[in-house]
Amino acid sequence: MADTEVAPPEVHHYQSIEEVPWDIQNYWAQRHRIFSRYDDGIWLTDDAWFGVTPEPVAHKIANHMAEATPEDRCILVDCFAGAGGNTIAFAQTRKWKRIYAIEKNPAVLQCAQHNAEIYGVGNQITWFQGDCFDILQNQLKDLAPYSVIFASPPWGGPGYRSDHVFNLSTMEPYSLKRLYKEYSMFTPLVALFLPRTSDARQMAKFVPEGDKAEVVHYCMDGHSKALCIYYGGFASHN
Ligand code: MGP
Repeated sequence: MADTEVAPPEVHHYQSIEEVPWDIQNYWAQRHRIFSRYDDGIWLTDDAWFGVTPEPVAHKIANHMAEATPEDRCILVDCFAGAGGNTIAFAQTRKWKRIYAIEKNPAVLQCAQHNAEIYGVGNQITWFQGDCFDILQNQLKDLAPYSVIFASPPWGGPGYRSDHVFNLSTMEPYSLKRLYKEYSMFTPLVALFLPRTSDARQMAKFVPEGDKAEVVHYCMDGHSKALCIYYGGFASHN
């Protein structure tokens, strides 16, 4: 299990603040809210800290995905697994027949796999290293009729915080248009985790005429951490 594995050089389990680079000390201070089992040996790369979804938020999203997905959809594809925060929460709901988790960066993928073992949910997840658009097209296509997509893409770094309204057209490296276009060719049920200040008009552009999409803000400490937009046939919150 976990403790016999060898971590790649860019992967760390920081145990004291002296070891932690200054720009992630703020995240490290919140490590137990990010991963409640951090002390069991959670792995992260330094870059993965910026994008990891705190566990309470990951649980809220996972519970909603489990409740709001139509009965005939039993596969969840997590397109940007990162260090595994969302993937683990999805698996913990036990709702999905299979979870397919994709991550481009091999070291970050190793973190996700390792972290899923710590939470005892690794057996529910099939991992892919590579580009999510390519993997959806070429390896998961047959599963499309049974699938929903969750994607927590890169937002172009923590600089998103300085924007009053976050421009989803210039989001790097993938714009909302690119994400939505690629994903909606695979399944209409697409949940996207985006900055709290995301431009509502840009999100609305992809909602079919007369239809609706639910936008949910996920809050901690009295403010929104981020939002999730649920496109397609997800049921609304009660
Ligand atoms: P943050 O604003 O960098 O953290 O990210 P902080 O300092 O907790 O902000 P505060 O103002 O709430 O104190 C807030 C949350 O957004 C993080 O916990 C992540 O879940 C998420 N997040 C941040 N970034 C930069 C990304 C990103 O690039 N991609 C994704 N998918 N999520 C991100």
